[in-house]
Amino acid sequence: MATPLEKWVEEQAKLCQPDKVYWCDGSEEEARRLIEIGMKKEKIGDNPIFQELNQNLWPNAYLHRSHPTDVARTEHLTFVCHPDKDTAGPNNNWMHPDEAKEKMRKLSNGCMKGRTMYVLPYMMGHPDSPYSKACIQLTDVSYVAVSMRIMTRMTKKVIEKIGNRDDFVKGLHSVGDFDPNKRFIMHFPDEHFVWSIGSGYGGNALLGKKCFSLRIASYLGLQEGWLAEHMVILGIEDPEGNITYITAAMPSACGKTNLAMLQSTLPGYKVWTLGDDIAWLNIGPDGRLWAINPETGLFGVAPGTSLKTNPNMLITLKGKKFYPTLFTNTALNVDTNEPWWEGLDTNIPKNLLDWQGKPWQPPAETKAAHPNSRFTVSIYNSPTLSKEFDNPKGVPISAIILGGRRTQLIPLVVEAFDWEHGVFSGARTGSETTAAAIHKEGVLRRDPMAMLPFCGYNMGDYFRHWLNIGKRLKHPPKIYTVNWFRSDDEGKFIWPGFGENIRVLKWIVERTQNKVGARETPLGNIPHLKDLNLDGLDIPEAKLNKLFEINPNQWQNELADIKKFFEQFGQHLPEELWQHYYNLEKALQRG
Ligand code: OXD
Ligand code: MN
Repeated sequence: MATPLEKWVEEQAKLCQPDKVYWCDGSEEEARRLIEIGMKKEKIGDNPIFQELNQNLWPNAYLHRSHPTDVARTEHLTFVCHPDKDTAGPNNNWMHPDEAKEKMRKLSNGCMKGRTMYVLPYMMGHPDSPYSKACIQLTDVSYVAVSMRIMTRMTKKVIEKIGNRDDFVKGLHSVGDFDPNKRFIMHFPDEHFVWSIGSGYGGNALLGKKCFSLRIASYLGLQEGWLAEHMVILGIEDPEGNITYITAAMPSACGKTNLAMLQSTLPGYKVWTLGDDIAWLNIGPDGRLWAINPETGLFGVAPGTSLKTNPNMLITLKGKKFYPTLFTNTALNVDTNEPWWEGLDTNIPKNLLDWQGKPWQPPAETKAAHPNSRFTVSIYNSPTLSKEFDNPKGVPISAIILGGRRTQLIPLVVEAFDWEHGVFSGARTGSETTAAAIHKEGVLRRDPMAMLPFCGYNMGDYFRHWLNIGKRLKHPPKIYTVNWFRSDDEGKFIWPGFGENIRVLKWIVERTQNKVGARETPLGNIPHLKDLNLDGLDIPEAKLNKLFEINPNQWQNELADIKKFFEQFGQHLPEELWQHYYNLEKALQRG
């Protein structure tokens, strides 16, 4: 008797009509075979799927060039298909599930002809974790199969775990013919099902990542009483050897990976990495909030990554422990066969091919590496991997950081008065857009908890869910907002960022331990400058003050914009958040 899983795979194969169906076991040997196939047999346009890089300098590394139109998440083609629009909320594109399936069936009919359908059995989370989920993705491209081996725990044991159940997490993915007009990423939260066609890009195609672990999982979290968040998880070790665990939400391409692997500039402090993108947060039996990272890989933005900005990342990328490491849409140094991107070093190699494989020389109108070029590498390669990474229970969280990218207005760090006020502070967060999704860069948009593109249901209900979680926590983490990006009058960042961010983390840790005081402002508590270790930093006092300035006049537009954002959610927006909004308005008037 066929299992529900086998039946499901068979049905999808009937629709997509691949030449063959291959069940992956997630082994290294298999990954080597798939890469071989990707180098020799599969192509995108004229490019092979994989190209081997210099194995002496970059062990196990391969270059992948995507279809030129397929370089980032496509939020406008991403739909959350609840039976009614109100459940999806104004923060999502919505289509009725029947209509969406009809559309996808038409597009998928025969879409894998001439190709192999890879069946990927994988876990999100440690198999022994009470919080993990067993999943299956189907895909028709080796790049996705190999990327999923890096990003998830892929093993045949998942098939046994699923057994005769039919409620496993399902993903059906095909690159189709890469036609942007036939590209859709459809989510069916009630069925734990994601259906994606037309794109091979990470966030659109590695369905365990944004699609399941955030959009679908956030909705599961609403039903089951937990949170799926766009957050890094890290441990901060102080000179006495105590480790404090925190999570931090930042929009895409705002430095989460750098934060997760931060190399401290303060003696005696060390950061341990648990995750760089996604945290699943559960209330533990002790009434604290516990975090696991459902992923096992890092899918980070390459440009700007260097020995100076993130030395641990370069060690990770050159690590040998886990096969393979992928570079997508970086440039290529032809003489040395190495990947290259803007910001890697100051010397521009003489003989460069750009991300599309065309000769490139400065000055040029476009960058050599695509601004959203990426690496995909195992977290097990990281020299800063926390010893708790594989702990099925996760780690207990003492502080939550909610960040955004704001060149104006928002102070370096502010502590919320309590959980509810923290939820308000996160809900009103705005951020300037980056290259991680296809849209105009540098435009301000509200991006609450960095979840705007990833919350799989009405964000008004999401805020309510956060408030409810807070009520159930006996020991809620403290909540902070941070902004590394505030700029001076010449448009230069005031705060040095990167490894120096440890100074802000240190203050946060000391606040969670009640070791330092704070100054109350209309936005929340900010550090007394004497408590912020600024040794060795050369920031003039006027600029330091600017980092923490709260200018009531400038806040008028901000307040109006927040109000407009909140109003969209109508009755779904918790009354408590309006109360905090009016309190803030009044407090700013008082100055
Ligand atoms: C990511 C993103 O890829 O947020 O992590 O876009
Ligand atoms: Mn992300």
